[in-house]
Amino acid sequence: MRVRMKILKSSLITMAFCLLTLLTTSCQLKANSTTTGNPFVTFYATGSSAATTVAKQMWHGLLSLFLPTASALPAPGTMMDAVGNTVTVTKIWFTIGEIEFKYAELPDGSEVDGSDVSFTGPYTVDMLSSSPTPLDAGNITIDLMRRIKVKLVKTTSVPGGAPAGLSNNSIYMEGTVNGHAFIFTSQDEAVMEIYGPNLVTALENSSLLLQLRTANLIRRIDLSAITSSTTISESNKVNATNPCPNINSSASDLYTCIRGGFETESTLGRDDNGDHEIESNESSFD
Ligand SMILES: [Ca+2]
Repeated sequence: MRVRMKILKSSLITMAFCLLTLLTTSCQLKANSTTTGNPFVTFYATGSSAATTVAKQMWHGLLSLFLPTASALPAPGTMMDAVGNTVTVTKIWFTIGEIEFKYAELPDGSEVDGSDVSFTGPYTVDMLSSSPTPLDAGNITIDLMRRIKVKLVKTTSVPGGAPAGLSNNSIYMEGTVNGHAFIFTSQDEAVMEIYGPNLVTALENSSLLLQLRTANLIRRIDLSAITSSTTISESNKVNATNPCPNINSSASDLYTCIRGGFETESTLGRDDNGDHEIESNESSFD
């Protein structure tokens, strides 16, 4: 019995040592990658019907019957909000001033200097485009990312094709709730922070995709307060009772929910097959 205990003890020590060695090796590899990596990447941003639920698979399956594989998947025609209201979203536009890729930060940790690189805009982005064009391309000095920071800026001039309502705003969204038209605008110039439990690895000549999951955004908000044509903005936030506990449990208006949801329902991934969608086998924050 004592011999067995000794063997067990010795095995445990060996296992612990191996684990420590593995962890150290893996940490060293990660640290090295941040200094040796210098991959050329192309950056896209788009909306998606994808959700991390069965609904995603259903939509994916249904849409793939009609769409070629190289098409983006924008918002589905009809969605449901948190309480079953019927919602359509026809336009989502962002104006982005700068994009920073971060490595040396934990998902919910604080800012660490010296680990960021950036693309500088402004970029006007149609998040529901069926053929998203690259926002930018170039070499970035890190290849492992924990977090992406997206700085919003107010549009100074609205490019052709963009809705006039984007003027002097950083976000413009348009749709209906139970047939009632709504517009959401924001002049926010804050930094959206997008992260998740996993690292994203940028490879040479890879495509990075910032993806807004429109269907998730909508189904996490109770939009019942929209009962007639409504414009939601900083000056008309539209009060509601606990409308989005899964996005912001202290929110008491639709503006805060939608603005917060653009952040919580976005992710970054590597779009290896170029279909402007992040599949489960592609590296992403999720
Ligand atoms: Ca893909």
